[in-house]
Amino acid sequence: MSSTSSSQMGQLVADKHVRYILMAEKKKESFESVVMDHLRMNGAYWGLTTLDLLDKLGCVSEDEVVSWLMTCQHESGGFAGNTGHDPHILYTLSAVQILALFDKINILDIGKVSSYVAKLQNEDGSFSGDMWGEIDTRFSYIAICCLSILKCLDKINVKKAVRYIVSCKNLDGGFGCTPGAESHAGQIFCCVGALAITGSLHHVDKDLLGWWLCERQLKGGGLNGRPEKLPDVCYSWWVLSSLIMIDRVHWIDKAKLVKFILDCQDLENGGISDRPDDAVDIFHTYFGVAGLSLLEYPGVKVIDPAYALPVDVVNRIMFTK
Ligand code: GRG
Repeated sequence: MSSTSSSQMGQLVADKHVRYILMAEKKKESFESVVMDHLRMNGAYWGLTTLDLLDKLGCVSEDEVVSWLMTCQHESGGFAGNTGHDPHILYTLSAVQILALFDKINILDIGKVSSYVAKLQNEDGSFSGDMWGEIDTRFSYIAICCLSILKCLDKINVKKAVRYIVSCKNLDGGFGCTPGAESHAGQIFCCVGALAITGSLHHVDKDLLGWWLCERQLKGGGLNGRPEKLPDVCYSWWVLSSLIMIDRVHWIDKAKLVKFILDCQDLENGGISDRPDDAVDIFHTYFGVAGLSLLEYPGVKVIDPAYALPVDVVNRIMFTK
């Protein structure tokens, strides 16, 4: 990172962010909680991973989280966004990631969860998100990440899954949600992440994609998700993780991006927003802190750019049987 000192650019108010996350969980009647009710599993993953990155996972009751999480599992093996809702591959990955944070994956019936995910693969190698069939490279990443954590990648046709992802590659080096769809930083993370996990990064034109990704940095230091769009803290994750996986992260101005993220903090009440002076939320709080982790900000644990989990958690999974 270039030498801009933290005194020139403000500090991460980590304790306030921890308090913001713990309070958000308690405010069940708030507008934010009500509109997020159906995707509470994602919210829990964002909040708990942020706490772990700040070394404060111990502030939550593991038993409470895990027993609620298990009420979200469906007969099929998949997880829903909350108790009583329908299962979806999106929430299934979040549930597995949360259990990984707590080192509790072994409470799962791994065969059942992995079968749920594997059955969502289609003939052309793509993945549907649930029984209703929507196809998106987000679901390819989720399936591959989830099955890799569960050590069950052999349950799917990896060759076909990779071929489908490669068919979503565009002339600009980026990837879209389906073949021919516009390149978008979020989808690029998914495709590059899936290719990294399956050892298939040779399909990426690293210089071409690196160029497209580093052009996402705007004058103010923040990143956008595609040309002509506004910067947003969440792209600190989608763009930066992709740049790291293809070994081109030195092509952006890291110090300017750190400053942009720190400027999006609510210094009084904690939380991080999409852009300076906007309202904070748990999604941007997570991606801001995760972005700072990728930028090697002091005091934040190192996150794995492909699995979106702290590196110590990923190592624990990979080095245990
Ligand atoms: C484990 C980190 C992790 C992810 C799981 C769900 C998922 C896999 C990936 C989502 C990737 C994605 C598509 C991210 C983009 C999210 C986003 C901010 C979309 C907004 O799109 P637009 O078009 O915004 O509204 P822009 O910024 O283009 O104007």
